[in-house]
Amino acid sequence: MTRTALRICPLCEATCGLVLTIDQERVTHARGDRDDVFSAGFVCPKGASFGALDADPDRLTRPLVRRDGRLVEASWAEAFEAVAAGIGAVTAEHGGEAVGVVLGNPNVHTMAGGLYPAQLVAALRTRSVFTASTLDQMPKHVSCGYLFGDPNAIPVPDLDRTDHLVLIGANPLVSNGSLATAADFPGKLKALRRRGGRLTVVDPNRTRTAAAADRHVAPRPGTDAALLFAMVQVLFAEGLADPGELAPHLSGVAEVRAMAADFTPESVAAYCDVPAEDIRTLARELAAAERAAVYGRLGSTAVEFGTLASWLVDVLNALTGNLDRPGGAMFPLSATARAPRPPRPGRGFTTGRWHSRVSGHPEVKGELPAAALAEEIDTPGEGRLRALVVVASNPVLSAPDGLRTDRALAGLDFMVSVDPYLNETSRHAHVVLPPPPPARSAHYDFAFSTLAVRNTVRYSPPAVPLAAGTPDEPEILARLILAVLGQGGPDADPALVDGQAVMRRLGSETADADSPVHGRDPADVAALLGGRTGYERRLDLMLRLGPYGDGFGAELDGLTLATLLDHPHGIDLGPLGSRLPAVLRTASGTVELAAAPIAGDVPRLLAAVAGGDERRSLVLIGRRHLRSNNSWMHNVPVLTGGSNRCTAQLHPEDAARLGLADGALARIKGDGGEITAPVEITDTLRRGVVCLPHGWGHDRTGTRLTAASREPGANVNQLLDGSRLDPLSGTAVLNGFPIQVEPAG
Ligand SMILES: Nc1nc2c(c(=O)[nH]1)N[C@H]1C(S)=C(S)[C@@H](COP(=O)(O)OP(=O)(O)OC[C@H]3O[C@@H](n4cnc5c(=O)[nH]c(N)nc54)[C@H](O)[C@@H]3O)O[C@H]1N2
Ligand SMILES: Nc1nc2c(c(=O)[nH]1)N[C@H]1C(S)=C(S)[C@@H](COP(=O)(O)OP(=O)(O)OC[C@H]3O[C@@H](n4cnc5c(=O)[nH]c(N)nc54)[C@H](O)[C@@H]3O)O[C@H]1N2
Ligand code: SF4
Ligand SMILES: [Mo]
Repeated sequence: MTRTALRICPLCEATCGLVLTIDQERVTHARGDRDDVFSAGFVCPKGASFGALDADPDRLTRPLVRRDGRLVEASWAEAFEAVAAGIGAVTAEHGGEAVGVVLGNPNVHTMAGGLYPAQLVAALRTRSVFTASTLDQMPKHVSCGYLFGDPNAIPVPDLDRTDHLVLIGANPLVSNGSLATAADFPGKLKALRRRGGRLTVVDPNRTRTAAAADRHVAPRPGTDAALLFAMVQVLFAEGLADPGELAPHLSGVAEVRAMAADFTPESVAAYCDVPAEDIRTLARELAAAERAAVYGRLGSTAVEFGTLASWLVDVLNALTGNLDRPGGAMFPLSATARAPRPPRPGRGFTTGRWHSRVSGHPEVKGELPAAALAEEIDTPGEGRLRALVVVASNPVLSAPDGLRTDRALAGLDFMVSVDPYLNETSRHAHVVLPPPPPARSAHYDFAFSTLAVRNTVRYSPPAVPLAAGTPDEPEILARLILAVLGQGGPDADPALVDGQAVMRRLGSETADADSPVHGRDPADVAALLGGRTGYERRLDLMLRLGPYGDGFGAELDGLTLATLLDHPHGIDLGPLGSRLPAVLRTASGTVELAAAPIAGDVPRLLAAVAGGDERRSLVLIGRRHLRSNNSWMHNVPVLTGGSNRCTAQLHPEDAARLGLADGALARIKGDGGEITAPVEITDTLRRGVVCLPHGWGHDRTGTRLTAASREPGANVNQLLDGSRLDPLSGTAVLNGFPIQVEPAG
């Protein structure tokens, strides 16, 4: 008998509501949920392939434990025992500092990833935490940290109400949006133009998004910070800088003006390879628009000047008065955020509370650069990493210098991977703990609700029950934490981990005069929590103490998990509202436009504009494919093939100059090594740019990726050696790095 169940799609940041058809506990069909309050029926090919992905026969269903050098299936009890013994041996001899934690992208797409990693890191007391953020959006956290005092206060474009949208290094028609959670981005861009609005795209590639724009500017990769600075210069020079009602909340305007003076359109035109007049036009159009939003994504973050570019995006929003106003760039208010408190001065944002051992990279948001993972393992000496806990990450393919990472992982004393696949990274683990597939997992978007272009709240309980005796990912991570704490015996109760988190939060809330539960007994409040599992109780707690919550009786009609369960298609909480100054955590209580660390990086940009021999070399940029996702979706045959292949795209003139025909094999060399890939000639690229997707290179032994290993592709990150970083954020330069190309063989 078939039935249907609702499930929020975890496969990208758009968070579409899906209707799954389930036949004998298998997902046989997936379509968009028309009644979903956020996505209203939108679905893309990945979401539609949810069933195939969920039922991939290569997914691990039982843990693997290394015995005599080989990974063999084991019971869950044996696997957790092996983790306790393996981590215990390393920490006993070298301390928790010798254990690193690696957290990958799917952690922001699972409930477990939102709840347990902080406790895991605390249990290990390690400062060696590496995440996908330093391959991605860390520059945005850093710029927002300095601007707003809170690195997680990230303004998003108010897509439904803007008249003028400027996208910098973003391709939402393919990525479906990022740091701007919006289901049906394509429809929202169409609607913008239908209501007379304009779309401008800044991208060296004429992507699908760029092709749909009113204006497309194609700068040389990596030069956006200079281009945006020049726009700021034009705003000041032409008297167009007008923050309006925002003005009382801003500080540092004069300093920004002084810094921008060095970046006239004429002075950056050659560096960016964009005519000065085009830069003026961009600035004038932005200033003239009634309601405008500038938004930058991966092409503005994982680049040489990522933090400066990310900062300038919001400087432009602020100087044109578009920050925090409808139709501009606004701060979402998620249902699990702390309820707003009366504004009080914060401590501001700092980095560098500790530094990495080998290269001395500053800590940023408690993390070290993912690009420094391998050297922290393979460089001998005091403090070397000897064990790793990897949760949902595949750094062998996703981070710079995969071969070095590959070798480094092989040399670890102990490694545990929480991963459904035996892939390029997890094949090095001593224990692999596979979480159940998404249909059997509950879902709540902790991360993306803080980035959504409309405030809503939705929850999906598991669509299919767990197989008996199989833990879900929250339980796996809770038991991992207990194992690390040396409490991982067979009777270990994972509820302890949730209970501890609940009591900690309630301890601080009941002591906080502005909390709705101020003065109450934490245990009494905890006894009121609903939910069938530990993670549901934690969700209930967060919702009830959140901005829309019932405050445990303070707001009669306020939100609880129970209300959410009564609304399976979600609850609409309305369009984004203005949130200044409540969001600010800066010491001054203002938006600090010219923080010293940001200003300190400007001379580096000036030097690049002035010099720059590298400008003449070919540079590489990335691309994404609608039917793919980073490194882990190449094993589902319905999604690969056709245009979803690992080809090196070149402009026809570059191809002719290099003697490369369409389909020929090219050898591509970078600082970190070389790869070969078939050439695909296309005039969508600007000259001087080669474009390769990431996440390929599935040709290693010891994996279980039947489909992916048949069409392995090449690992673009092998071209990097890990030394090119945006210094303020530690983010790897994945776009706009120099390479050489020649015919192979
Ligand atoms: N050259 C280049 N490199 C890039 C990029 C680029 O644009 N160019 N993009 C970068 C970006 S933005 C990112 S975010 C990173 C991503 O890099 P990673 O964070 O390493 O993410 P993935 O490559 O997607 O690997 C995810 C891993 O999680 C596993 N997984 C899937 N679902 C689950 C689950 O539900 N639970 C658990 N525990 N595991 C799961 C997968 O099997 C896989 O091993 O790559 C970065 N690397
Ligand atoms: N289908 C699909 N969707 C995905 C993913 C996926 O792998 N596949 N990955 C998810 C993840 S982890 C993320 S972080 C998001 C990323 O979301 P997006 O950032 O929207 O996606 P990208 O395709 O990486 O777009 C980056 C764009 O920047 C351009 N670019 C490169 N260098 C420069 C530069 O120097 N300047 C400018 N202005 N542009 C530049 C590239 O040509 C590219 O079009 O997508 C998410 N969604
Ligand atoms: S757009 Fe993203 S969230 Fe929506 S169906 Fe596709 S993969 Fe899933
Ligand atoms: Mo990402």
